[in-house]
Amino acid sequence: MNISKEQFKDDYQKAFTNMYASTLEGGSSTQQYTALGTLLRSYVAEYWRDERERYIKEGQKQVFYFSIEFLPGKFLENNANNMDILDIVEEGCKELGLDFDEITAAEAEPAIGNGGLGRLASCYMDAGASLGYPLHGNGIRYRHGLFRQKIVDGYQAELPDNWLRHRNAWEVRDHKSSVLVRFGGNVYLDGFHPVYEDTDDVVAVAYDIPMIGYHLSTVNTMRLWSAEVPPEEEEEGLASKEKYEAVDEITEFLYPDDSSYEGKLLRLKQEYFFVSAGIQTIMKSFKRYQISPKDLSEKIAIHINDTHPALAIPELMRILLDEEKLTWDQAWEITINTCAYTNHTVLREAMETWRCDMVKKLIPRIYMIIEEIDRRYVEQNKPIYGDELVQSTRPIQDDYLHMAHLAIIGSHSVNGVAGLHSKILSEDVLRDFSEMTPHKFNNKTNGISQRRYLHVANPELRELISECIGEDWLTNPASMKVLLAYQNDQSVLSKLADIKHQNKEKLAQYIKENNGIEVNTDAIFDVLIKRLHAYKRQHLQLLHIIHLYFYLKDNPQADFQPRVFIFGAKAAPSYVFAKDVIKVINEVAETINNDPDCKDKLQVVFIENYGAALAELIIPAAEISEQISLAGKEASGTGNMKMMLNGALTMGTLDGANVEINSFVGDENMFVFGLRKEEVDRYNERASYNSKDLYKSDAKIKRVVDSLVDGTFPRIQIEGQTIYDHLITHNDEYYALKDFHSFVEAQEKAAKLYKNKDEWNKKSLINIANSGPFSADYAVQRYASEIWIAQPKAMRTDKSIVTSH
Ligand code: CR6
Repeated sequence: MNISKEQFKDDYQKAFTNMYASTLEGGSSTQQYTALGTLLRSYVAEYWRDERERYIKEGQKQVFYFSIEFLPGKFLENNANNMDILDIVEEGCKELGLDFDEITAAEAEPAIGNGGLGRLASCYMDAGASLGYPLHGNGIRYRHGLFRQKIVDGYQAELPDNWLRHRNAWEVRDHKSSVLVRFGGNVYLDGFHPVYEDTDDVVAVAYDIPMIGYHLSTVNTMRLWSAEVPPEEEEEGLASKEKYEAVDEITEFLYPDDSSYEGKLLRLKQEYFFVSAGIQTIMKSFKRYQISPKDLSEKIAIHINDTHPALAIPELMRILLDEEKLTWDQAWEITINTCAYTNHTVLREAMETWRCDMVKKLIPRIYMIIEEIDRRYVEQNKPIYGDELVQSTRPIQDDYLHMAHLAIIGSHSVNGVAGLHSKILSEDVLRDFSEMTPHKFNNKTNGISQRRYLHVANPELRELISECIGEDWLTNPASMKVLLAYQNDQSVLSKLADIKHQNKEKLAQYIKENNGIEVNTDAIFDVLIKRLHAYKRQHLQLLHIIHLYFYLKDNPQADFQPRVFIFGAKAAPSYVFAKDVIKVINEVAETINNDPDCKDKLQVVFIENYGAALAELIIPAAEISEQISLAGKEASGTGNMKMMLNGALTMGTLDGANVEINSFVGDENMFVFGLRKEEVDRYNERASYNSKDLYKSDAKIKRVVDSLVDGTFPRIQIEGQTIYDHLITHNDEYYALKDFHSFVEAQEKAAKLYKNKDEWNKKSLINIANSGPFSADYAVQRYASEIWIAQPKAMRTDKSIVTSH
């Protein structure tokens, strides 16, 4: 958008005074941020409104992305960048005597997601808007996001995340779009007409956040729902205190679980709540198209992001049957053609199931519909596929509702999130389904926002790339490949190294302020940031660090490549193993960081409260990107793509999207180690892996593992034992010991390579140059053209918008 710096400064001062009746300079940074965010939102407000109207007027197909989590990261800088006014805002603030960094730091991060799944949804929101697709989010406005992690005596403590304390500058409360969601009560059919008795009603109130596309291509909406007591009940004094509490609870907390499922009634309530609100609203707005509901799937696509929103299927059926009065067959065909489902995990414990009696009690009409879906599914498919296949795939089994089954049966498309993952789904985890309906199965490898993770998070690198290859890559990431022409250009490589060094310095400063540790910025920055989970194997890195510690203790004079190990990870509060790993990492760090033999050679840092905002500081400073899950377990990973984009070399197993990274950069530009998926399968099938035997017969492994329980590291009696038991007593479920030597060797190779700076920088550049295909823009294009069958709008050529300012 076009706006002069002077105009901006003037607007900002006025906006501040309007809001706080005081002067900008005297405000707190939180106030300065809130006024600035509100001002930028006001700049796009008319355009946002016009785009919403235009979609309807032009009858453009809309895509609704249903996700129980989003992880948008901070909005301010990214939005200013997408509006092409980041420079103006930064300089304007400076001229007004304000500290822009402090202002951006004051923005509360909306941590309304757990990890990769939510962050992916937000990358897709950004890409959709940037490409001009009508792609909108539908989710929950949790008043408390994922807990804030505090490390106390090495342990993780969880504190509430009150991100809305100072209000959210980007959201608009749209109470006129409120809808009623019905829970409980009795429902019976009067002919074909359902009669509801004694239901417990909740109002879903919409809070809309603009999703601002790059160069303002379009502005879409992320709609988050908040639960409130119906105003009528309130006005007539019918709502009890318990009712208020029960309603409040629905959108109070995000479930702090990653990849595992917690069977709580409240969670089921959350799922139906945001799904019902979303579907009802879509159907209402669809009426404005004034076409027959039979054409719904030509105008609307509903994406079910993991199984949590799978109730969208029976909810859509409910409206088509009960309100639109269609026949079952008509409604079912429309539903299938409208809905598509993405699976994000192969972990069995993360496959969502619900006890049928619970579903029946909470949402009786929906349960009736699910029973009918199940009944017809069996009736129609048994003669074709036989009893066995039908029994194993039906949605209701042994009094449990299988959400993935419902999602697959009610969708026209089922996709995994990386090549290997999609293969595992169709050949193993969901094989029966893919045998029956192979046409539904496809792969959509995840993608990331290059705008957020490079343009904004690493502006110096953005400049360098543009200096070399021009600016086309900013909107056409595949052309980053042109950068390969510079792989032997010493001046470019040394600039690349300087930028990395500056980013390491920035991170080092943060570590100094927050951890009180001065890290050696000439050392390799080795980064492992992701949720803490046994399958992701943070404990394997821990074993590696202990191994290096022993090496240094045995050989204090050795020529040792210095390294700083950086961890960032939250553990689900009830996940004992994960929490114990955090404690042990912190205690091992304490010993190593205070040992003079390790000084400036080996350092271990656990960064507290890792999340979307810290990622943007850590990723540009990473040199080794640790992606060390057991092959076959990580569906995709996206941190791997973000670090590669910033020039880190991947240390990885052939798992998830590492396989694709490997196919782009080749073995020589990353460090591949560990068992292949087929090898893991073979060990599992034959039950032929025995970690205790390995431990007993391998002195190196034994020494490292014993150190968890023999007092080498103080204060880990219980936690060290947990990891020891996992590895030895419980047979090392994720093959950490089996992969140990291969991992250590790959790490040695990395250390050796790092000594040759030119070679390292060249490989770093090759990684950057090959990261274009992982842009979320391409991922969204693939979803749009192959699943949603949605078109982007024709792009405007003038990049300006008219505002009233
Ligand atoms: N935990 C996968 O485990 C994937 C993301 C996004 C995950 C991860 O490999 O990159 O989804 N799965 O597709 C779930 O959340 C269920 C994740 O973030």
